[in-house]
Amino acid sequence: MTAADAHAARPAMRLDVVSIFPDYLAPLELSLIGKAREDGLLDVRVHDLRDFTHDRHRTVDDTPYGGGAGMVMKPQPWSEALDHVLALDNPSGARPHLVVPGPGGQPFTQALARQLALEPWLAFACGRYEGIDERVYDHAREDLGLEVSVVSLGDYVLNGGEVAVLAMVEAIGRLVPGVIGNAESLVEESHEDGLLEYPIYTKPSSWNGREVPPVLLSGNHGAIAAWRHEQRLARTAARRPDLLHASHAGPHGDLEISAATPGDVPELAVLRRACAANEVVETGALDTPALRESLDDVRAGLETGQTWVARIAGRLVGAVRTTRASGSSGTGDSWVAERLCVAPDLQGGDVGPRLLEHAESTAPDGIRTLVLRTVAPDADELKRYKKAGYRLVDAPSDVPGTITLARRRR
Ligand code: JD8
Repeated sequence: MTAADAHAARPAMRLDVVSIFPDYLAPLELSLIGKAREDGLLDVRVHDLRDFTHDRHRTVDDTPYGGGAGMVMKPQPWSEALDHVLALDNPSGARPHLVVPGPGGQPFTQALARQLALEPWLAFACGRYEGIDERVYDHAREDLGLEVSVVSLGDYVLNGGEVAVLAMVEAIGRLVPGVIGNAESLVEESHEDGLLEYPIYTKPSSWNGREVPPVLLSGNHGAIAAWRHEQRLARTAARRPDLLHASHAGPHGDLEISAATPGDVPELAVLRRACAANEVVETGALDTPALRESLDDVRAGLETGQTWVARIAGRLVGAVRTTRASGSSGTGDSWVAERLCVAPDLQGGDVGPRLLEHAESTAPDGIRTLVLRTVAPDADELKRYKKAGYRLVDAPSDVPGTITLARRRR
C-alpha cells in the first residue's frame, strides 16, 4: 500500500486557480503534484478568467482611475469567476480561503505553507498588469464571506501571480499527507525547524579527487547525526543568521538568542570578564580562565562547538556555549552547556534559564544526557538547577574551578 493509498480515504484538498494564462499552471500536472492529483490527494482546477468576459475582445483590464502607467484588472470578470468556482461541485456551500499573490502581501513562508496545507479548499487569484481592482478584495470578503489573504513570494517584482501560485501550490501540496512518500524526509528540511539543510553526498565516495566526509561512511548514526546538526548550525549561521534568532516571549519579551558571530566577540569578552570578576570575588578562584582570555581566545572559541548570545534591545546580556562530549560506556554522548554567563545586573533573572533552555533545545537527536559545566553556583542557582532536574556529578570536573551537573533528557 503506497502512502497515497493510506491517505486516499481522506477527501482531496481542493485548490482552484484563476488566471488569464491557464497554461502557466501546466507544470502542476507534472511530478509529485501531478501524481497526487492522479491519486486523488489533491484536486487542482485551473480556470481561464477570460471565460468570464462577454465582449468580443474578452477584455479583463482597463485604464486606472486617477491616471498612471499600466492597466488594472476589471472587477466584473473576477466576480463571475469567483461565483463559478464557489458554485462548482460545492453542494455544501463551503467557502474556500482566497489567496491572492501580490508583491505587497504577507511573506510566504514554510510556516504559512504548513498552515494553508491544513485547509480543505484554497482558491488562488492570479493578477496581471498593475493588479486587480481593489473592490474585488472587498467583494470577496464582505459579499462572498471568504477569508482573503494577500501573500508575497518574496521581495522582488514579478509580472503576475502565476509564478507565485506555482510555488505556493507545490510548497503546500507536498505537505498534504500521502503526497510525499516518506513524510520522514519532511522533518529535517530547511525552514522546517529554522535550520538550513546539511550537505548531502552520494556514490562514488571519491569523485574528482574529492572525498565524502568519512563520518558519513562510518555507520555511526550518532556521530552522523551530530555532524549533520553541526553542519546545519554552521550553514545557518553563515548564510542565514536571521533564522537563528529565536525570540523568547518572557518577562524580557525582547530577549533575543542567536548564534554568536565574530561581531559579538568584543562584547562577549567584556561580559565574560565581568562575570569572572564576580566569581573571583565570590570564590577567590583567581585561576578562572575567563580572566586571562584574550579577544583572540574568545574569537577562536567560536570556531568549536556553538556559542549562543542573548541580547535585550541590542545589548549583549548573556551567553552560553554548547559542545558534544562522547559519553563513557553505554551512556551515549552528552550535550554540554558551559561558559554560561549573564550580565551581573540580570543575574537571578530569566536570562540564564532561557539560555540554558535554548542550549538544551539545540541538542541533536539521540542525545540522552544534558550536562551543565559551571563555576560553583550560589545556593539559589543550585536550587534552580536541581529544580530543572540537574544533579551534581561527583566526578572531578574537566575544567578547574567548575562543577558538573547532569540530567537525563526528557
Ligand atoms: C501578483 C500583477 C505585477 C506588480 C506592477 C509589475 C507575488 N513576490 C512577488 N513579486 N511580484 C508579485 C506579483 C506581481 C504581480 C501580481 C504578484 C499581479 N503583478 C505588478 C505591482 C507592480 N506590476 C509577487 N506574490
